[in-house]
This record gives sequence, C-alpha cells and structure tokens, in this order.
Amino acid sequence: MSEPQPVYLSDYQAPAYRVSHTQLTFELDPAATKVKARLLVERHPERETGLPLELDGEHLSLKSIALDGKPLEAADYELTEQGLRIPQVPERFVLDTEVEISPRDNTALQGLYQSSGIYCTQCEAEGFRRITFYPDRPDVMATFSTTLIGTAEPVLLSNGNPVEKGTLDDGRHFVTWEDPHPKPSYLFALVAGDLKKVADRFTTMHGREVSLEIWVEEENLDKTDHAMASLKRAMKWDEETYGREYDLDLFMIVAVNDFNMGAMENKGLNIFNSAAVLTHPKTATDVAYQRVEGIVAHEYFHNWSGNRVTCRDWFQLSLKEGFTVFRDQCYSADTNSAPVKRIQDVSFFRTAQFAEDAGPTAHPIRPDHYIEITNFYTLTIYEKGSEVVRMLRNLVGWEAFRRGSDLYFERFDGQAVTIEDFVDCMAEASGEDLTRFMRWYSQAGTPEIDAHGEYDYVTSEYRLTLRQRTPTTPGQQDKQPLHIPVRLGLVGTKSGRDLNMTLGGETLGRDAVIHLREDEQEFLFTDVAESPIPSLLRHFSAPVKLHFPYSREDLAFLLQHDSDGFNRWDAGQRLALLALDDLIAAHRNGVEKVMDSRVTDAFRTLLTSRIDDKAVLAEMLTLPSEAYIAEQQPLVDVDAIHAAREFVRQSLALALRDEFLAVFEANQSDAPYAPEPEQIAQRSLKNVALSYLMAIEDEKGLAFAQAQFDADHNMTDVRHALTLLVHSSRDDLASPALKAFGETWSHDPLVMDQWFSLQVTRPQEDAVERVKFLMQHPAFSLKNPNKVRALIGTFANQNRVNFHRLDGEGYRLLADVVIKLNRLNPEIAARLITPLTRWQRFDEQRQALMKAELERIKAEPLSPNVYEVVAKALA
Ligand code: B3K
Ligand code: ZN
Repeated sequence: MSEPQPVYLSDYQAPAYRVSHTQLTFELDPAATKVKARLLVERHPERETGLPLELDGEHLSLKSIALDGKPLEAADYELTEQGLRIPQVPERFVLDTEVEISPRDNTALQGLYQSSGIYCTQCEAEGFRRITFYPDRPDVMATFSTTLIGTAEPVLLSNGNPVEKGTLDDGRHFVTWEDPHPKPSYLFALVAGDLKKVADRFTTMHGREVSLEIWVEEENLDKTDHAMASLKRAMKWDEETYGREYDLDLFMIVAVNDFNMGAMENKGLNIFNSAAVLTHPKTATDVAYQRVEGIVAHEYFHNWSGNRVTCRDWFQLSLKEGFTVFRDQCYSADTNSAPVKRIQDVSFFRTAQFAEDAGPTAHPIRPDHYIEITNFYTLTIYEKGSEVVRMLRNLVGWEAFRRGSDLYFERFDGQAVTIEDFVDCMAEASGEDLTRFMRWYSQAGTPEIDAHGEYDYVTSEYRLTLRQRTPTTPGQQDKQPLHIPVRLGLVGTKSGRDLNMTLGGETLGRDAVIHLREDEQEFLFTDVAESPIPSLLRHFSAPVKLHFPYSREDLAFLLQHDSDGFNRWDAGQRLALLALDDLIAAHRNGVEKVMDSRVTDAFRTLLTSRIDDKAVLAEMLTLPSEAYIAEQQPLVDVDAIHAAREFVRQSLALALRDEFLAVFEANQSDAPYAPEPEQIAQRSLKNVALSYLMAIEDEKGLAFAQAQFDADHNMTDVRHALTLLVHSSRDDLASPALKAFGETWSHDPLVMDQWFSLQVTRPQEDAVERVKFLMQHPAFSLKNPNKVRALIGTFANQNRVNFHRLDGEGYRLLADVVIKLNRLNPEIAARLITPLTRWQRFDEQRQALMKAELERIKAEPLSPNVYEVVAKALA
C-alpha cells in the first residue's frame, strides 16, 4: 500500500464545475441498492473552460453513465479508486449515472448503511462519495430531489418536504422528497425502515407552522419526551438569542443504534446516535439528559451555523463547529445552572483538549493540512474553536457580536465561506482590530501565562506582570504572541471584596478584562486600597494555562471570598492539586503520606456553610480527576496519582464523615424524577457525599448505597450506587447487584453500555481480564461504536492504573482492538488509539511498551485514518 498523501489548505481552488440540481433515485436493497443520479452541471464561473469533470466516488459499482442523454463509451471516461473523470465535457450538461452499493456490508458507517435493519446515512465529511459519483466537497451546493423506492420499509425519509408518494406496478412503494435549500452533499440524508414517530408542532416567530417528528424503534416511543422538549426550547432560544428562525415545514430527528458520532445535522433530517436522543428516568442519568439536550440543540443550531452558511472546505470545519458548540454551550448555560455548565465544560476542556494540544496530533483550530478529515473532528476544532468564539464575544461585547452574527448570516446565506469571513463580520460590526486575534486559528498548542504581582504599601500600587509563551508543537517551531483577554479582579486581603481597579488613569471597575498582546506586559494598578490577591482568568476567559505563585493560604482565601464562582471553584482545584503534588512525591519516595489540613479545613467550611447552588458545591467537593492531575505533572506516574488521590479522598471522608453523612441525608428526595436543575443539583450533591462515605467503605455508606440501588428510583441514583458497590472491595454486595442489573436491562442497549462502563472502570487488578471477558458478552459487538466506546474506550481512558499496567496487557488489548477495527470502522479505530499516542508523558518502561504496540499497529495494512494517527504518534 502506498502512503496516504496529505491535502493542503494552500492548494484550495474553486471547483471546476458546480451542480445546480441533484436528482436521486434509490432502489433500496440490503446487498444491492441501485442509486440513479441526475446532475445538472455547469462550469464554475471563476474557473477556466475545458477542464475535465472530476467526481469523487468510492466503493461504487458503476452500471451506466450518460451525458446529455447519450451513453458514454468506456473510452470517454476514466474510473479510479477515488472516482470518475470525464476529460471532455461541455460548459453545461446533464450527467446521468447509475451505481450499485451494499448498505448491509458497510461497517464503516459512512455513506449508506444499515443499523438494526434500518437504512440510514452519514455523509459528513466525505461519505456521499460512497453513495454516488459526485463533487463531494462543501463548496458545491445544489437543490436536491430524492425518490426512495422500498419493498419492506414502511417509512422512507429524506431532506426537505415530501412531495409525492405512491405504489409502483411491481408493488414497491416510493416517496419523493424535495429540499428547496441548496446544500452541499455532506448534508444529504435518507432513512428507511420500520420506525415509529412521535409528533409535535412549533410555531416560529413569524408564524410558520413547523411539524416536529422524532422517529424511533417502537420500543423506544416512551423515550422521546426530553428530546422533543429540548428541540422546542432550542428553536425558541435561537429565535430569541440570534433572531434565527427555522426554514422548512418539517424537522425530523431519527434515532439509530449504530452511529460513529453523537448526531448529524442533515438538512431537515437529523440522524442521531440513539444515545443522544433517548431518555427515560429509569434508563438515563442526569448526565445523559443534559447531553441529549445539548446535542439536540447543537444539531438544530447548525441549521444556520453550518447549513444555511457552510464551510468552503474542510479546513474551515471550526467555522461551523466552534461557533455551534459555543451556541449550544450558551443555550445549556441559559437553561440549566450557568456556573456549573462552565465548570464542567472547562474541566473537560483542560483535561482533554490540553492533552491533545500537547501531544503528537496537536493541530491549529484551522489545520493547514490533513490526510484524513475524519481525524479532525477533534476537541481542538470543536471545543477550542468554541473558546475562541467565546473570546470574540467577550472582546467585542454581546451586542456587537450579535450584529456581527446577523451580518454573517445575511451576507453569506446560501454560501460556503471561510473563518476570515466570520471574523471579518465581527470586526466590521464592532470596529475592533482582530488581526492579531486571528493567530488563534493558525497556531497550535496551549499558551501558558506566567504571572506575578507585587503590591507596594507605600504607593498603593499593584504591579501585575504577565508573560506568555506557547510551547512548540509538531511542525510549528516558532510561536507568536497571541491576543489573550484576561478577565480579573483584585480581591482585598482585608475586606475579602473585589477592589476598584484603576489602570493608566482609567477606572476599570471591580471586574474587568485586560489584554495581553505582547510576549510580556506589565499592568500597573493605582490607588489599590489594600494588598490584593489577584483572581485571574475569571470564567476561564481564554483557553490558556495560567501560572501564578499562589500560596495555599491565598487559595483558601480565594475559595472563600472570590466573587467569581468559577474562580472560587478553580481555587479549590488548585489547592487540592498542591496537596496532591506533595502526596505524589511522598508516594514515589516511599515516605508516609500526610494530609494537608488546609484542604480538610476548606472542605469543612464548604460542607457547613450555606451555598445556594448545590450543583456548584458538588463540583467544589469533587477532586480533580486522575487525568487532570496527570496533565499537571511533568512525568505521569499513574500509580502515584491514583494512590495520592485515593489518600485525599479517604482522609477527607475520615475527617468529615459526619458532615458528609449530614449532606447525604439532607438531600434525599422521593419526588418523581425530573431532569430539572434543582433536582439534578441535589442529586449530584447527595451522590458526591455518598462517594466519600464509600471511599472508606463506611458501614452506613454501604447500607445507603445498597438501599439506593434497591430503591430503583431513577437511573442517576441507581447507576451511581451500583458503580460505588462495584468499585468497592465488597464483592458480596457488588456481584448480585451487577447480575441483577445486567439481567433486568439485557434488552436495552443503552443501559447495557452503562453496565459495561461501570465495570471496566473498577480499580481492582483484574480489570484487563474483565474487559476481555466482557468482550465475549452477547450484548457486546465490535461493530457497534457505542459498545466499543463503553467498553474499550472507557477502559483505556478512564481506568488509568489498569490501562497502564506494567506488563503491557492494557496496551496490547487496545492495539488488538484497533487492528480489528481498522478493517471494520477506520474512523472509530483511529479515535480509539488516542491514549497510546500520549506515550511521551510516561516513564521509559511504559514508553517502550506503548511504542511497541503502535509499531505493531503500523506494521498492518492500514486505513488512511489509522495510518495518519499512528504515523504522527511515532514521528
Ligand atoms: N457535524 C457532525 C459531525 C460528523 C462527523 C463525521 N465524521 C456532528 C456535529 O458536529 O454536529
Ligand atoms: Zn456540530
């Protein structure tokens, strides 16, 4: 096999030909679906005449081809692995092709495939070329009309509105759909099969009546309420917040069991991983409810940020994804607890995106080359992309941002555009110079800010120095300074209040943003009434690592007094991290571990003082995860990290047992389950308390966990209790509970995913063996991405001590799965490798073991997806 070659942004050219209308006919058959395509083609006005027509096409068997009604001879065109080329075509013409494809054998889940017998599609980014020959690129936008012909499929869906249906002479039936909005091929979708719908309505702000439909397998009809309610809330929110209204008469969501990602924003016909739609109090946790709400909103918001205005090329992916993640994050913040949403998003971001940005696959938000675009649906494109849009919003202010977004949607409606187009609208609407800001899009790596401050008692001045540097990343040695907005407050050490800030004679108020644009800048605050502790990067105002020499006393102080809830939480995390550092060192040196009483005191204060937002309190009582602690270490010692964190958990539980008991008992409720912020907050606080009690296997804690499991009130509580039992040393309690749960839910794939996950995160030594054993379970299948993620992904990413076992069995297991999946589903295989790519972070022995597994993978005949990741990891 020849090495796959990269595509470069700098090579972009407008397409030679564009398609104004696409007419498709599908004769559905599991092994031999016929796809007829009629394309109205014309030369692109910006391109020269006489160019060949080049169409993408993969895994297609061509049956016939005709140009302007005239069948082409074999000599008139060339067929390759990648597609079809017709050297000579007129300026304008009609192209007819007929191909055959096999949805049943499509295990990559890209293009047209079958999931539990349902035909469905996934075309982003380049799946449409597995359906028919086409210029499969986002800057070719056409109206579509699609006829689906089926035999046994009662439901036939595609984009737009149904315009005709009937029965053919041979008894087969058909439905024709028309989508009036020009769209790129990646937004095409079809669904066919035995599905049932739940229907509702929405009236838009201008009085358009929209039918809303959620299509599911019959047994899931009782699991759609939350998704439907979320959809309606999201439609309303987008009208109120962005003035964006839905533009078709029908909006459909379909749930399928086999899906590579969470969901897909196909025009008018969103296709969802069932895990991102279905909820029921008995089967879905609070986290799942919130995830469904976020994803439903995200896909809906794409109708404007993505569909009406789309990307010129896939290098611009963050144009739609960063902006849409930002939109869904704001939506969720508005509908739930805003501070908690920010804490959770940042906590995830700093763990996972920082690690990506520091590893061998680090790339800018707008990459300048790729081998396989599917590998670039990353945390950097999505989450860092969102952070950058958030900074823009904060830089120009909401009103100018909204004017900028109006301008963007109006100016580029129906077009495929670039990140510059978006940022230019923001600059135009606000009058800000965003030239330096654009570097965020081209520079990879997490910037680090070294800050220090000095208070002069005589002059009442506070001098804050900020220095920025971005570490080198693969292919980017020289980094330039970025424009970093630093939101801050100066908290008076006497008053505990935010002090008024004056900078360069200008009054900034008590909470303000300063702008770091150079490598190093000094900010001199005058008339600072008392010695302050700076609260920096409030709300995580920029996606950077901030270093400030806070003492533990400073952090304990901020934890109590900072007016910014986010930074109060962050102060607690930093305080815990400092204590953890000592304990990690103690563990490594074989010295007795001693708990830092400042942490215990801080927790006691939290547990006993009144905090209105229970969800925030639950976050504050949660220690940084092992993965986040690892992120802070120069060299990751998984065992020391685990031991240190367990030591802190147990010390806190021993010292504060009564306080945790009180919190647990005070937050019981038998109110009927509702996924509402207050209830969710109460449950998380109660369950955090229970976790501490179980950390010491307190008799009362064990009894509470068992009782909570037995009460079977809702999945959040049941799953939490079961996890605690399974992770405890009490096999006598864990085994029967696990067995009962597995039997009760053997028919529900989404609950079985949870059953798998909670077992493979067990810290006990036999975890690798358990993973192998569970891979033989009848409910497990390598062909189902949710199962692979639940079992293998969860193990490799969340069970750090066992994945990194010193005999290399964890690594070997992962590599074995990657090798198998490379053939079945390259997209999922490539994603799964991530933890192995981080080998530089570990000790030499583990490095060698991890690299050996990467080499073993590399020796296989590889898909471009897996090749790209492995080659980078070993470069
Ligand atoms: N746009 C889709 C991603 C599909 C990627 C497939 N490789 C989901 C989303 O971001 O909304
Ligand atoms: Zn998206």
